[in-house]
Amino acid sequence: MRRIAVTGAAGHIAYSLLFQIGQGALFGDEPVQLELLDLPQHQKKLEGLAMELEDCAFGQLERVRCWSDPYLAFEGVDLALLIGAKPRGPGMERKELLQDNGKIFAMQGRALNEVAARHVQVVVVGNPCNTNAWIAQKEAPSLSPTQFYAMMQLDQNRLQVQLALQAGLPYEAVTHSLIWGNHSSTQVPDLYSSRIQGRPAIDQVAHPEQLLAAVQQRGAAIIAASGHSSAASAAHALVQTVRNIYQPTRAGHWFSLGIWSYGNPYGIDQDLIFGFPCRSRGEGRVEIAEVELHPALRERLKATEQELQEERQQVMGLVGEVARGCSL
Ligand code: NAX
Repeated sequence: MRRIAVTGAAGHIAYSLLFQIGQGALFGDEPVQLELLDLPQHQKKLEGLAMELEDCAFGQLERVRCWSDPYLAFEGVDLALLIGAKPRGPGMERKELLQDNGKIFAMQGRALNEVAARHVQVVVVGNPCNTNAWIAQKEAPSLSPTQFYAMMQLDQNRLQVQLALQAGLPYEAVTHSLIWGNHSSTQVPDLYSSRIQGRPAIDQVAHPEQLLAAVQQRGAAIIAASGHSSAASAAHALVQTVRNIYQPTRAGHWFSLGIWSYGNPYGIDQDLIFGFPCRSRGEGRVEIAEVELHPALRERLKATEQELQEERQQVMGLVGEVARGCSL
């Protein structure tokens, strides 16, 4: 039985995600138990949600529990999906968002450190997800830093779709799509590694700059059109992320994931949660994959690395002495 914690469980992404988990989207026929965490003022909403989940009578869903305390919600969990975060309000600076959300992830990191199963895998979705994952990781010194990830899959899917649209081909014609760096506007979609019908995408797109802008601004375009941020597509990307982490990756393939940069072969700062091409040997044994990095991407990679370094600097005060004294 897999015990799965989902934070921000009363929010939009979770509403789409939880019913997929109930249907076995993450672990197939294996039974799961859901630990739903949200703020105290949303407990009634969580109770209603738990009742809806129960009423589906999903064969694999053994139990649903609702919590407002991360130390209770994370007890013994095998997988933690950290979706809950404060949204960026009108006029709010990114720096303020980093501080406010940083406090949430520092606390959740400490809770995971104390009570989660020692093999827990932690996927952060709540923004700014790379730096939030870094904070949680730093507050969990008894877990391995490699157990913390940030979701980049939605960006990867968006790149795949835009490439297919420009080429006028089905989505499956695009493979190996890849996003480097931060889940932000500095992210680096890689048109050299991405392939359309097996050949490099860069040789087949007429307007690469336009395409990159479409990928980077897709989230904003969805908000402008629908009035709310992507939820169902984010939930779908999270399902794919978890499967990518737990299932062995097919030979010759990779997936985009924010992962601890230590030991990376690309010359990126050694202590960031950075989007890399990754491969899994199954059950959370994820490694950074080696792909040929085109020199034309170097400058963009530097810019996204620098943004993550600045974010790290801004939240340094939120993490404990261990991280501050770290010489990496
Ligand atoms: P919602 O505002 O619908 O839900 C967020 C939920 O988190 C709320 O129920 C809120 O009460 C809860 N919450 C806030 N603080 C909490 C805490 N300390 N503990 C537990 N729960 C807490 O947002 P939703 O649309 O679900 O998006 C959630 C997060 O995902 C946002 O930060 C959003 O920016 C981020 N996204 C990240 C993506 C990615 O690719 N990494 C894509 C989608 C999305 O934009």
